[in-house]
Amino acid sequence: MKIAIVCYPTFGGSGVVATELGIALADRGHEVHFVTYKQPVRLELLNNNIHFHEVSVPEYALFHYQPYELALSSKLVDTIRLYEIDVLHVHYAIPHAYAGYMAKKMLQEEGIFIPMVTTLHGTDITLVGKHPFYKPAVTFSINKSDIVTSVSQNLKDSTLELFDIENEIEVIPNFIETTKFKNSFTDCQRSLMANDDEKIITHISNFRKVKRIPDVIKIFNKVQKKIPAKLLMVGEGPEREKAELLCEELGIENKVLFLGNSNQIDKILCFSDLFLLPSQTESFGLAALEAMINKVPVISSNAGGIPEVNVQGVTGYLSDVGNVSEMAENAIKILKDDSVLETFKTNAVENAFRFDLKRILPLYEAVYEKALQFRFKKMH
Ligand code: GMT
Repeated sequence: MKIAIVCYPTFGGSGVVATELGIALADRGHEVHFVTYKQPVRLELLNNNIHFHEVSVPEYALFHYQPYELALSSKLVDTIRLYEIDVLHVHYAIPHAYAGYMAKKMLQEEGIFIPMVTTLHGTDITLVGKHPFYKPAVTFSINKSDIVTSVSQNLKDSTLELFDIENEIEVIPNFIETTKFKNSFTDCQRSLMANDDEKIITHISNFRKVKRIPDVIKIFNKVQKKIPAKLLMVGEGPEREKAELLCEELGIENKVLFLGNSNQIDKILCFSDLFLLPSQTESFGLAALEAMINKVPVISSNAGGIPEVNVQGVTGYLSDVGNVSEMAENAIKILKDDSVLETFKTNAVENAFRFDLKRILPLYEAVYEKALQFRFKKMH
């Protein structure tokens, strides 16, 4: 099958899912075409089955806002026509589903019918999409998609609650390629980051407000008073500077390492003992799943779809958003006893297998097959 994938190419869950999905589909023999403004960060190698088409938006001084949707829909029309794409899969409703629908309509004028699958990832619904400025366009693009998927049951429920949706929404959770992690536990260079007696606690995100970065620091501050520990802060974003200041205020700047964006997430997780994800909202929490497959238990909030991933008392603990005291107590409970930590680590990795790529990929392939039937029906 020839599949065009539209996604955000930067660090961020939706882009990671879209890229890993494209790579897996290409490995299965499908021809995958990424259409976006930059080569996706996790897409290192292009080959016969993986193509990248850059959307460029020429700067024009007259425009206060450069029209990305226009450039994207034009690029989609050209790509779909030239490569005879069978299915268009857009990740993140804003503005991808909207631009995708425009491309679809333009192609229809030429007698080409391209089925569109839209995958909802979270903030396109729970934060940005529900804003009155965007809501009509988001509702329209979801309803005009041929097939809609969401990455958790919770996100599906929120979408149905917040928008007037006429379409079915199919839940296809985030996934992880478990085979990649088989050997990753052997070469952990833990001593680079902490002394032998110190536990390593990690947070990875794009440091947006929704991640509640100050909570991460406050939880760690409470933990390090009881257990020798280091905190690794991985990622870049608007809350980073404030977080560094908070560490100075609390006098823990020598125990917190800000590592910036990294392509070596698995290496970092490999020597981590605990992962913190106290988010305000989180449709799934791919970062938690990545931690779990690397044998790292998770202390998280119970927001959104996180309880579908992190299992209370098994792979970690969940608390109400903002309850940093309870999160710190639970972290200490796991870290203070090595045998308890080992049990949580084993549980974490075992549970991560629920989201093995091998189980999830066929669900997407089935969706594409269904989408192709729409095309057939519309054309005849
Ligand atoms: O969480 C982020 O800041 C990135 C965001 C995105 O849109 O790329 O991630 C969302 O999609 C991921 C992949 O489906 C989910 O695992 C994340 O939970 C979700 N983030 C939020 O809902 C805040």
